[in-house]
Amino acid sequence: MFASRSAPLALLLALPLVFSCESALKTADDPDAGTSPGDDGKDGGGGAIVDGGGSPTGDGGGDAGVDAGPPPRSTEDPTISREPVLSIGGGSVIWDLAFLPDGSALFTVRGGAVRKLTLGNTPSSTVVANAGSAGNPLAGLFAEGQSGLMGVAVDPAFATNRRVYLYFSHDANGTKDNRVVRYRLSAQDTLTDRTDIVTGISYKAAATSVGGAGSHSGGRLRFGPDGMLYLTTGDNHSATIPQNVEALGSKVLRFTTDGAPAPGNPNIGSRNLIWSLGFRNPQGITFHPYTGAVFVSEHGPGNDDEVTKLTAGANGGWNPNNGGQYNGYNGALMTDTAAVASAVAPIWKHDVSNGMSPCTFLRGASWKSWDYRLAVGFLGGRKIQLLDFDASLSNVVDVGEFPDVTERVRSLVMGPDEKLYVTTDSGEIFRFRAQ
Ligand SMILES: [Ca+2]
Repeated sequence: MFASRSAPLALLLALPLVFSCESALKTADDPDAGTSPGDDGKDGGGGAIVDGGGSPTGDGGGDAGVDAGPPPRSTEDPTISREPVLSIGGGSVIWDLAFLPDGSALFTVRGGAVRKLTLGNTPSSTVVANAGSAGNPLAGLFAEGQSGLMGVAVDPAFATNRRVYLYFSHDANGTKDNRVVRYRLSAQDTLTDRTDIVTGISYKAAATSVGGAGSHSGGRLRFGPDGMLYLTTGDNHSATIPQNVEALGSKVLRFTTDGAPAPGNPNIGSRNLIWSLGFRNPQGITFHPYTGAVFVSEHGPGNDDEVTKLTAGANGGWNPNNGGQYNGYNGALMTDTAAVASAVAPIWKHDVSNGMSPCTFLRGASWKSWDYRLAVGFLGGRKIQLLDFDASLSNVVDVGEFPDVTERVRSLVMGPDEKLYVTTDSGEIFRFRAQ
C-alpha cells in the first residue's frame, strides 16, 4: 500500500504539532469518548510471546543485568519501511497475533476465528477454528460490542507441548464471562485438549447509559520472562470493579499455564490471581527485553492515555466510583491519587486520549538507535508512537512516531525476523522493517 520510505527519527520528532492536530481530530471518531456505545475507539492491543519469554534475551529470569541496564546500541537512526503482509477484509478486527517457533503465527479475529499466518513470498492464512458450530473447540465463545475473541499466546515450551492460549468472551446458557482457555495445536493445525484455565473474569452483560454490552474487557494475554501468563482485564463500565479485589476486571492477572495463582503473587483477593489493580481498559502489556520490567498501556476517558511501569501489587489508581455510579468519563482521572493514595503515577501519558492500545518493545540490532524503545499503538489516533527511556526505565526521554500508519492499531508484535508486526481493526496485518 505504501512504498518503502525512509523516516529518520529526527524528522519524525520535527512534526509534533502536525500529529497533535491530527490526534485531536481523530478523537472524534473514538466512541470511547462516551458518546457512543461502541467504545472500541480506544481499547488497546499488544504482541505475542516474543514480547517476553520468546525475546532474544528472555532467559526466564529476565534479570541478568538489571543493574547494568541494556547493552549499548547504535546511535544511528534506522531506515524504516512499511511492508504489507495480509488482508482478510475490512470487517474483521484482527485482535492479536502470536508467533510459533517455525516462524508462522496464529492470529485472532474478534468475531470468533483463529487463523494461521504463513509468511514467505506470498503470505497467506488458513482457518484453525471458527466459533459458532456445535461441538467445536471454541464452543461458548460469542462476540458482542468490544468483546469476543481477543488475546492469543503461545507457550514458551510450544516445541514440546504445542500449547496455545486464548482469551475470549463466553456464554454458558446465559451466564457470561471472559475466560482464558488452553489448547493443544495439533499437527493438522486444529485446536484440541481444551481446558478452561481461568474463568469468571468480569464481563459487561448489559448495556448502560455509557456504553453497550461487552464494553471494556481488556484482553492482552502474554507470557512474561518468568514463564507466567499475564492478562489485562477491563472495568466493564463498573464503578466498583477497578478497586474491588474480588473482581477480576480492571486488573493485571498473573497465573500459571494451569490457571493457578503464579508463585509470588501479592495475595490480593481470595483467588490470588491479581498481580496489579486499578486499570480502565488496558490492552497493552509488555516486558522490557533486558530487565523484564512490566509496562502496561491503556486508554483514558477522553483524557490521559497512560503507559505505566508496574511492580507486583501496584495500583494504577483508576477509581470511577461516584457514589456507586460509574464516573468513567467527563475528565475522570486515570490516576486518582486523592481516592487511591498508593496509586502509581504513569511513566508517560498522552494528554488527549487517542485510544492507546498495544505496546511492545522493539528488539534487534537492525533497529539501531530505536532498539529497546517502546512502540505504543493507538486505535482512534491511528498511529504508533515510540518512547525512549533513561537507563533507570523511569523517565521518558524521547517521543517519536512511525511513518505511514493510517489504521486503527490493535496489536503490536515483534517477529522473530526483527520486524514489527501490526494488526488492525480493518482486517490487515502489516509490518515495519528496519535497516
Ligand atoms: Ca493510572
